Amino acid sequence: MTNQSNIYTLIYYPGIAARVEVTRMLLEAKASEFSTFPFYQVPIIKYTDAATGQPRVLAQSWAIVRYLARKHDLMPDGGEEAAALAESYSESIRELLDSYWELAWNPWTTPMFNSVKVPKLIAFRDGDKVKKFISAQERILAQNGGGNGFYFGNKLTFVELALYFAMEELNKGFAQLGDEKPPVFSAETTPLLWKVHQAVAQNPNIKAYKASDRYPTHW
Ligand SMILES: N[C@@H](CCC(=O)N[C@@H](CS)C(=O)NCC(=O)O)C(=O)O
Repeated sequence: MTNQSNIYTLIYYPGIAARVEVTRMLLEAKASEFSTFPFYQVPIIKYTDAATGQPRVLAQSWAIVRYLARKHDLMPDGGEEAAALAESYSESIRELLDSYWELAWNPWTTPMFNSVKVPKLIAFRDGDKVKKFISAQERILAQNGGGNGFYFGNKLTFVELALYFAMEELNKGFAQLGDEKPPVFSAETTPLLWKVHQAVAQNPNIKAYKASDRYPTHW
């Protein structure tokens, strides 16, 4: 299959979603090299700067997402103003994910499950941070035609991909906490966020990606 993944070399842990999954989804959604680690961390992306022909290494997962979104028409229409809103919405998603990962993964080499982490994750799941996130994002989505599965008109942007991933990541993580609580993100509990989830899930390229062996097996 020809896709943008053939143009970029994305370096992360094979089969693991975490900090790179939004980038992977972005590359897959727009079906259509070069080693240093600037911050001694992964992910990084390597590519050739089209203007200078120079090899480049870009680090920091969300900087990578925004770079690719600008290059591959996954930013909202509406210039700088809309871009600022998109970055604000996605920062809220990043913050939620970072708060979750801090509890689930730190130190990042240890698995999610141990007796110390579970109560902290349950408190996080049922706490104010998640509630405020849902309330704010539902309000923002309602401002776009009452909620149609997109943040900006009818255009797929990196923000929908980021939200979809965050919903999947937290739902899958919380489902393993052992107290049989219903998912935090669902059609009933977060109707407008769920419309975004459905819109992304129905994207033909994302569908094909999820059915492929490129889709991560470890969450
Ligand atoms: N803010 C960075 C965080 C990257 C990060 O923490 N990567 C981890 C793996 S998920 C890593 O490389 N840790 C090794 C280290 O920090 O020494 C990003 O979003 O890319």
